[in-house]
Amino acid sequence: MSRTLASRALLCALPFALVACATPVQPTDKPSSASTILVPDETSPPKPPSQPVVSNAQPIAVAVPEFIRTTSAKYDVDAAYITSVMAKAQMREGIIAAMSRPAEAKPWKDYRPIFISQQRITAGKAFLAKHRAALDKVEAQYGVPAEIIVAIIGVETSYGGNTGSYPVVDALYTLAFAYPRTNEPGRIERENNREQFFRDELAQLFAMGKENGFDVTALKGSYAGAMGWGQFMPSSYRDYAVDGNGDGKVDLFNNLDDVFASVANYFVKKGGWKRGEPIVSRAVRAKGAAAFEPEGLEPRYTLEQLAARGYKPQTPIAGPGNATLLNLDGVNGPEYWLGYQNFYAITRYNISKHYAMAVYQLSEAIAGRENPLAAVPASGRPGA
Ligand SMILES: [Ca+2]
Repeated sequence: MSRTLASRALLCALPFALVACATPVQPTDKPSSASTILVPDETSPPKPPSQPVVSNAQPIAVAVPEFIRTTSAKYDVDAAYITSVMAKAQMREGIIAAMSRPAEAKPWKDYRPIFISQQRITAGKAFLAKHRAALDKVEAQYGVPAEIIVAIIGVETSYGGNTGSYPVVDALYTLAFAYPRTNEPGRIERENNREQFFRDELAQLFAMGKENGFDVTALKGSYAGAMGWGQFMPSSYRDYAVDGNGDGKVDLFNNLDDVFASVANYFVKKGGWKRGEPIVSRAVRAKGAAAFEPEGLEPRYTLEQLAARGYKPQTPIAGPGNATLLNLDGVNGPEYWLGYQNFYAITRYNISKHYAMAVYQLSEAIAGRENPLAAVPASGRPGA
């Protein structure tokens, strides 16, 4: 018996308990990002040994009919239509393989070059120049800088160059009913929650199709079901996507006015973006200051509290509000940054300090304010 099966047998000693194991313990513990993480995320649990994929604990012959019933009732979508779509949906090995790859805790110095490259900066500047008028209009309305919107689209899809080629129905169907499981005791809860998350997203895909007049079987996206230029999951599409060009449709696949407005609206509504306020600033650590790694990414400390711990802005900053301390493993050693409310807003798009820092630094380069490919000063060293 493999270790995985042994763990499972221990926790699910009775056959009927196998179903109970698929029940989420904390249904609220689910990703709330617009897109689903496409790259290794430093907030993921430590990397386990690679495990064989174990099929879903709840038999699919039970789970799918129940899904069809509840989705039809909840979103008033014809059950026969859902049944016909589900009958043609494909479980795809490539999706399971992509999701099963252990999330690596890549340090910042290795994560950063994935997104901060001359090619992505140059393409971002060209994209910004080409769509300047539309982006300025969105910036004026929502208060989210044009370069931040461009950086998000650059990181998510290389400016629309890679919006995903998986049928969204297949991606969500696979992850909703065959989410890869290690069934290790420390991971079962997360795996249950992730499977439930994708089941909810598949249900919301049917609702989104109905609300927007989309044939859901024709939609393409990432292996995790994120769609369009900004990689919105179905729930984010329903909650935050808006009609930017006023044609009565919300089209994040083809209409850039809709894409720009939707990304900005997500930042304001979901992330609490504050117009004109700072995102991050470089900090210095006083000689002898104790290490400080706050839990979570919320800005819950005053600058005075952080200064008392030995961390101050490198250059004085006026009235930025509360901050959190960010520790990054830079190419020249530890870096310390203060992350404000608008940094937190970026992490609502994808819950990762590395993701948010990459978006920020790419946006600065696109705006021409700094060249992040120049040598990085090691200013965060103790006493520096
Ligand atoms: Ca529109």
